Amino acid sequence: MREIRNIAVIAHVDHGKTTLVDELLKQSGTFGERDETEDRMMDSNDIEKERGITILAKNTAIDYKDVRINIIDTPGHADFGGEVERVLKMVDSVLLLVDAQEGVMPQTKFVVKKALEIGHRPIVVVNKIDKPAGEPDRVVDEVFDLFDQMGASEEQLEFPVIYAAAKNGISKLALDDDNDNMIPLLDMILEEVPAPTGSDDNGLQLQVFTLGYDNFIGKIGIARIFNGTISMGETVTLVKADGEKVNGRVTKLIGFKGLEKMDIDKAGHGDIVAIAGFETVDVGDSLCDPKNPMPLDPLHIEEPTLSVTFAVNNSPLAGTEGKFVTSNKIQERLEAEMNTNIAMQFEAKGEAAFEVRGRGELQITILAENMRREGFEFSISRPEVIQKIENGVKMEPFEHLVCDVPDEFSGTVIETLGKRKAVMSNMVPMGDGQTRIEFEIPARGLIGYRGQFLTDTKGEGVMNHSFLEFRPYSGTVTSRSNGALVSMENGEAVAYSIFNLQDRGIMFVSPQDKVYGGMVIGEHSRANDLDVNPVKAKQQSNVRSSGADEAIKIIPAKDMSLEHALEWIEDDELVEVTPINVRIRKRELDPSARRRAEKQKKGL
Ligand SMILES: Nc1nc2c(ncn2[C@@H]2O[C@H](COP(=O)(O)OP(=O)(O)OP(=O)(O)O)[C@@H](O)[C@H]2O)c(=O)[nH]1
Ligand SMILES: [Mg+2]
Repeated sequence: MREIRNIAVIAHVDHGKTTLVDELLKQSGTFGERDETEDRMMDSNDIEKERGITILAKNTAIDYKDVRINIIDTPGHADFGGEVERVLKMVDSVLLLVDAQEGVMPQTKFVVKKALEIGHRPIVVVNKIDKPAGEPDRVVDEVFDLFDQMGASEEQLEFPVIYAAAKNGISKLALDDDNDNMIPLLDMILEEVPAPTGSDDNGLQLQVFTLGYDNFIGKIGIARIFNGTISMGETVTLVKADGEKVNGRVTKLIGFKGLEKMDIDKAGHGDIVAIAGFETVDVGDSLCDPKNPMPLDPLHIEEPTLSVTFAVNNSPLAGTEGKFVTSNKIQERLEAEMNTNIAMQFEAKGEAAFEVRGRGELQITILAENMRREGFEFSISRPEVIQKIENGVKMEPFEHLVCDVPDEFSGTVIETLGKRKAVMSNMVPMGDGQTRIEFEIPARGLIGYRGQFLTDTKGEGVMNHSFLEFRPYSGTVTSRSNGALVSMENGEAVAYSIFNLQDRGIMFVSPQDKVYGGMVIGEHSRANDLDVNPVKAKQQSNVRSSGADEAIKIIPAKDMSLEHALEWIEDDELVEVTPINVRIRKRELDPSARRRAEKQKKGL
C-alpha cells in the first residue's frame, strides 16, 4: 500500500487554516485543470459559509509524490475547541498556523497545549507574511516562548518553521527566498510528519472521530485505522465507549480525495476512511477484529463551561410559527446533536426543559440557529457558567482574554472589565495607535460583555478569549445596567405608541410586529423595568390635524439577533426562538406574578 501522512491544521480563529487547505488541494494537482474552485472549500455547510468561519472539523486527502496526505481542517474559534481536541489523536503531526501580525493568540495557546500533550511536534507555519505590518521573526520567537512555557520537550522545541501567504498560494523556507508556490510546505510535510505506526498484519483497530449521515446508507463513521485492514462486506466488532460490543457488517467503505468521496474495497493501517453499516456508532467508538477486540482509549474532551436551558415554547404565540414544537421533538434533536458533538452535553430537567452544556455562547447559538432553520420552536434561558466543587471549594471556569483596542479606549476597557472581576496580566503597545491588553477573567464576567466592548471601543476593538482553567469562585460580577421595556398588552405594535415610547429607551420591535403581555419590546434607558403599552392607537379626534400622522418618525428597531438576545437577557428573561422570529420575554408574563417573584428574590 502507498505511504501515508496524517496532519491536522490548527490555529487561532481566522489565521488562515481553511485558505491554506484550499491551496494544498489546488497545488497538489488534486483537481483537474477545468474543475471550478472557490474560496474556503472545506467550509461546506451553510452557517460556515455565511459566517466565514469553520465550525466542524473536516477531512480531505491529497496525493503528492505518490504519498497520500490526509488533512483535517479544524475550527479556530474557542467554542469549537472540542473539535480540535478530538482530531488531534487521529493525526501524526499538526500544521500550527500563526498570523504574522497577530502572533500568538488565546486559541493558539489552547491548541498548542493540546498538541504538545499528545506528543506532536508541530510544523509552525507563519502565515499572512504578505501583511505589511507582519513581523514573522517576532512571531517565531513568540511561538518558541509559548512552547517553552507549555513544557515542550527538546525535540518539540526544535520545530520546523515555514513562512506562507496562504491567500497567494506561497510558502517559503526563508523570508528572502522568492519561491511562489506550496511545494516547500508539501515537501516539508513528507519529511517532517512521521509515517503512521502500526501494521496491516495486526488485528483491526479503528476509531471514529466524526459522524456523517446519508439518507440512503444511514449513519456513517469517519475514522482512522490504527492497525490492520478493513474491507467492504467484512464483519467486525463495534466497541462502544461503555464497553458494549456488537458485531456488524461493513455495508459501505468510502475513501476521500479532494472534495470527492468514492467507494473503495479495502483500506489499511494509517488511513482515514468512512464506514457505514453500524447504526449505533458514536464518536469515540472503536471497530475491532472480532477474534480479539482491542478497543482504543475513548476520546477525552475538556468539560463544557457554559449551560443554558432549552425549553418548550409557552409564550402566547407558541406553535404559530414552528413545525417542531413538542418536548419529544426537541429531546430527539438534542440527542442527535450530542451523538455527533462530544464537546456538548444535555440533560432533561423536568417536563419540558433540557439543560444544554457547551463551551461557549457561539457554540450554543449555532445549535439553536441550526434548529430554527430546521423548523424548531423553543425558548432559551440566559447562559450560566458551570461551577463545580473541588475539595469543598466552589470553582468556576476562567478565561484568557486578549483585547486589541485603539489606545484612547484602553482606560475604559480596563475599568469596565475590572468591574467584571478581570485581572490585567499584560499590556503592550502594538504600533498604529493600538494597544493589546491581556486579562484573566471569570467566564461569568464575559457573558454579555461583547456588546458593551463594541460600544466602549466604538466598534473598533477586537476581543478574543479561550478557556484557561477552573479556579476558586470570584464573587459577584456586575451585569446589565439597563432595565427592560415590557409590553402589558397582546396585539400588534402600533407606530404611534412606538413613537411615544422611543424616548424611554431603545426599541426592539417595529410597527405591526406581534407583541404580548410580558414580552420585552425594548431596553429601558434607566435601570428598572417599565411596563408599557405598544399597541395603543392614537385617540380619534374630530378635528383632523392634517399631516400629523405622516410626521411620525420612527427610529429603526434594534435588530436583536439570537446572539445579541442571548447576551442581553437576564435570569428572569428568556429568548423565544422560532423559524421566523427571535423575541425576548419575561419568564413570568403576568405582571403581578413578576413582582412577587422579584420580591421573593430580594428577600432571599
Ligand atoms: N493577507 C492575508 N490574508 C489571508 C491569508 N490567508 C488567509 N487570509 C484571510 O484570512 C481570513 C480567514 O481565513 P480562513 O482560511 O477562513 O481562516 P481559518 O483559520 O480557517 O478560520 P476559522 O476556521 O474560522 O478558524 C480570510 O479572509 C482569508 O482570505 C494570507 O496569507 N494573507
Ligand atoms: Mg477555517
